[in-house]
Amino acid sequence: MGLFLSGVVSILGGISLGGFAAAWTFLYPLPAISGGVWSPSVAVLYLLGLALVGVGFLLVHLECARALRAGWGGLSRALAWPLLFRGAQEPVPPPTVVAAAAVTIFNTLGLVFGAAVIVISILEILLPGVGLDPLSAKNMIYFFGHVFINATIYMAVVAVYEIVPEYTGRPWKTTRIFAGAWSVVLLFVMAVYPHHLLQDTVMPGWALVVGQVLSYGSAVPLVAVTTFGLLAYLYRSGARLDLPASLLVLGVAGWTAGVMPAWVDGIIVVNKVMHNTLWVPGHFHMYLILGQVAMVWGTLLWLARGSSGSGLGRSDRLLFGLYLLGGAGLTLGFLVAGASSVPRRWAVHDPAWTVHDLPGVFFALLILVAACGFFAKALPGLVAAGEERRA
Ligand SMILES: [Cu+2]
Repeated sequence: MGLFLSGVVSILGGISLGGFAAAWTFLYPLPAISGGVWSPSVAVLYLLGLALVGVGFLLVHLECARALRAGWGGLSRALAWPLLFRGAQEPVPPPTVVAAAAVTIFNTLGLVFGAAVIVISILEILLPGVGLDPLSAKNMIYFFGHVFINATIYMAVVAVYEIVPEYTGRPWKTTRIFAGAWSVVLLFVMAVYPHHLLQDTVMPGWALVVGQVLSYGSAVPLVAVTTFGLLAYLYRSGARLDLPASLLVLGVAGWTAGVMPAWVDGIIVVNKVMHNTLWVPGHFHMYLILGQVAMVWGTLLWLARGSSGSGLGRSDRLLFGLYLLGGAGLTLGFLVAGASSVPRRWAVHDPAWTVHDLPGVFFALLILVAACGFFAKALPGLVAAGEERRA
């Protein structure tokens, strides 16, 4: 936690006080050669912050790996491989263990590549001439970034596996298909990252083809298993969904929907036209606001709620509706703008583009209002839980 927080402070300081503007992609050699916009020491501060956050997460994953080994006798057993390959395992690990094992492995690798490229970038600033092949650097950065953002959503899904059974009364089971889907994800999530580099004509053609083809195979099994699993568990279960459970269900729906525009953009011929438009922010905002962040809100509200089984009250319906309307409006607005060729990553917009921007601002405000409402609902429960712990 200390490493993470000090890293965040460095990153925020580098951006808001130092004016660092090379974005999360910190593409080599941009941090070192800013054209006078920010000083080299600010670039070091930002990169150091990233490294601290990365080391903090690495420790979390190493601790997770230790616990999985201690509890399940090894990572392959935690991945339910005896069940997957031989049809037998006693006891079968719960879905959370399978997911945690997969994420632990691939995100540890992602973090190691990220840490390596960050350290070399810092060295390049301090000792110019260290020399780093820019294409290798870009590959390492996108491997790290792609793997990390996938890890955040794959760990958020754990909340659905753990909390939804409380409402349906049906425990979420690790089946052979479930274990298989997670093992496919474990391999494919790492192999598909070149889909971020489809516009780099200097990349070897085979790597880009792998990026395109495996992108179809990467998310499909997991999304299918989780979405169909959720529908099957909910069907005729008599579950009375309250606000936390509704947000978790929305999270799976938004994740599934948000993956669709990414598949479209993962096709090389489409990517050439669409990748530098607002289509891409449309994809990842949908996947995050209506997917991962909805699951995080659901988990927070579930932790903070008093008695269970209260159903959806009037204010719950209102807040949920605002969040859904705001999220859908904002992200569909991005997609429409992208489909109309409005470019992304521009600080200033041409007057013709603001047609799409204005409704986007309105929908973003709805999300903010709903988020304040969620927080206000969660606060009393969190305070009470804190007092209980102290007593
Ligand atoms: Cu990706």
